[in-house]
Amino acid sequence: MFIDKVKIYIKSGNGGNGSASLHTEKYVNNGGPDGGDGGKGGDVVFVATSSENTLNAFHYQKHFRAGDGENGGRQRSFGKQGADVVIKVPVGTVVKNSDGQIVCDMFEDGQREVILRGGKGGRGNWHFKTSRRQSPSFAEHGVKTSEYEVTLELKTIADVGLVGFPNVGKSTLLSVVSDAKPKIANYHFTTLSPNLGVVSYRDQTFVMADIPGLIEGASEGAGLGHSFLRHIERTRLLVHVVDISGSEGRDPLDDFQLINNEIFGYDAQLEKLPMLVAANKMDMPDAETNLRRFREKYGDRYTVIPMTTLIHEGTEELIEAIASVLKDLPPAAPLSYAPISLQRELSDDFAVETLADGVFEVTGGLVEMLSRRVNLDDYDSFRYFQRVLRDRGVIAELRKCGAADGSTVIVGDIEFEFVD
Ligand SMILES: Nc1nc2c(ncn2[C@@H]2O[C@H](COP(=O)(O)OP(=O)(O)OP(=O)(O)O)[C@@H](O)[C@H]2O)c(=O)[nH]1
Ligand SMILES: [Mg+2]
Repeated sequence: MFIDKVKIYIKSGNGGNGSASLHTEKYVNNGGPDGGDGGKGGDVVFVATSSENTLNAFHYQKHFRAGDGENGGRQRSFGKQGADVVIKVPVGTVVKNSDGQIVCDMFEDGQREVILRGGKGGRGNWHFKTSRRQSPSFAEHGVKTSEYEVTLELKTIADVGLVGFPNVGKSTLLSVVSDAKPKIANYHFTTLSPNLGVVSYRDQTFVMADIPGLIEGASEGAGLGHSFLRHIERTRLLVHVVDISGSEGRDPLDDFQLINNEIFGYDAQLEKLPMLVAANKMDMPDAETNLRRFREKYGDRYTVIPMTTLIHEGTEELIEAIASVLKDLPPAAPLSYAPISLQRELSDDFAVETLADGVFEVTGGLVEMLSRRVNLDDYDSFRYFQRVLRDRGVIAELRKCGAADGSTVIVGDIEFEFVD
């Protein structure tokens, strides 16, 4: 099993409710409001790790929920914050929303992104005490959060991608030049998922990925198909391994053309990547003749390095060539995208809640939007605020819920008297 694309469901924690407690003490009649604030809900956090190469873990767990904030208590005691949920993903994981837009690219080991913020805790009733209202018997509700669906897509990040027909010796090469220990065997599709290895050469180190499963029609989904082509996108250089001896009865020149067609057919941009050719299995009959033919046809465009990977012949030369090309290439960069925030998607909705008789609270994305824009000390700003409430139907909804002249309306940090 190799999973490199998966849908999961995430939810940050709800904010805890504020408390509407009134202080009581023996012999004290009315000690005033002392309800504490609710705790903030936990965040949903993604962390990139290089110790994972697949998204397989998400086959078993698809739902992730951060903890809810606790409600506020008496004596102004704050509710506890909800626990964050931390989701570890392999380096190179791209997080997308349900419309396929990129939320973030988990590009670097240790990178940490808060994808969903926990709901704000509600304020306790002592915040609402005024000279005219000594004992507010209401408190704010915590912000309720919703669940979001996101797609995780692994686009392996490697400096070098090894491509080529099955059974040509890609994994053998990776095992010889890097620290990786891939499975090697004399049949097609031995390797079923991209393997990564770290190669050191003098003062340089680079990551090499063995991209398996490419055959004719791969760009249309044949064989292991499309899914592996995705992992080539982020490499800086390709090494095309061919069985130059044609030991399986195919012509290595055809092999080369065919695999190139699949790669460039998948994404024409990949044609711009530098490509070196590893002409492998030089120990086998016909290899010399084929190498000559290959060089005649492709020698002008490609550096062709003859090798017998099995006995480590030619591998030094290849690594040297790779290192010298990489040195002049710009470093790998994350995808360029305008990050979108999941939580902003529903920024227009609102809800009216009745906190107590004659006290109403408006919640939802609209409120968040307004509270960032409205400055209450400014007359024009307040007019704007009222107009938005009317235009969006908030006033009508308040009326429907029973608001009348003199009712108290709370919108985020703003509190005002309802005038019908
Ligand atoms: N004669 C010869 N055989 C080799 C050479 N390099 C690799 N092989 C053999 O070729 C076979 C395939 O090698 P792998 O490294 O598994 O090939 P692969 O390209 O990773 O194959 P898949 O994972 O199936 O795509 C194995 O039996 C290797 O021992 C070589 O230089 N000469
Ligand atoms: Mg292999």
